[in-house]
Amino acid sequence: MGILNATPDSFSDGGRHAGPDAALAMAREMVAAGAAWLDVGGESTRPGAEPVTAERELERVLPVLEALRGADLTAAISIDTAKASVAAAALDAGAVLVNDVTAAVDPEMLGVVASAGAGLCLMHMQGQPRTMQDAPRYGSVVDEVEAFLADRMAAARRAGIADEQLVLDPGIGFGKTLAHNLALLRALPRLERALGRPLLVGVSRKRMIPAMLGVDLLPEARDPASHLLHVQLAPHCALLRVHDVPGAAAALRLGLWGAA
Ligand code: HH2
Repeated sequence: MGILNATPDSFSDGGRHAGPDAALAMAREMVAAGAAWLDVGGESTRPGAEPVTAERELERVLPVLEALRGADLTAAISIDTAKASVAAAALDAGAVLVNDVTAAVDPEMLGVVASAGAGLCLMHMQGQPRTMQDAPRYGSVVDEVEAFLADRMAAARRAGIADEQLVLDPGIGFGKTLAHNLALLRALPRLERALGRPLLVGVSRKRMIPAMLGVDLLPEARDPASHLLHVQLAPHCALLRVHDVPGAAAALRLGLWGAA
């Protein structure tokens, strides 16, 4: 899954493909490299990010979605939003999956997804982006994330969303220390077994990489390390959410245990 951020303040690629033409060029490159999904987002969720209004988010994502629809790409489109109104407009504009980092806190979200017959990615987050990295705390992070995702799956089911439409994500970096992130990544096989749905994982360019290495690295300089993680994670999840799709695809082709 290639990340197409239509945001001026994304932590890793802020504004680089914000306009529809630039986003479309990036989308073509990602699809040519093998992306099966393109995840379009108009609100940054990086630690410390400020929320934006639905109007602003729509102004950012709708032109990109229109450009993608016009280009007739082979990848499916997901919309990275926590707002039901943005999700509804994006589903109308060609998206087929809602990637909601709040796991449908917006009371209208599950209804919007159910009535569109769309897919839904439910992600775990502790707290809110603005403060989530201040002091993440868990008894057992894996038990708590598993219970949370099971609970949100049940809510989706009650709203009329078929299990087959659900993808689950432990939410790497969303209210988690490095130790929490590593525990969750090592528990992917357990989560998939326990929850019975495909997993989506995002480690691309995240802060856990410089934290693991004990060095400062700017986001784009984190790609080689991201790809080493991608190769190790590919056997244990259905979808990897990545910035550098050509690099990730090359790494997976070279990985002995990857999706070669
Ligand atoms: N991570 C980010 C955003 N959305 N969605 C899912 N399902 N899983 C993730 O791990 C995830 C996500 C943050 O990464 P990025 O899009 O690069 O940053 P920003 O939110 O600043 O646009």
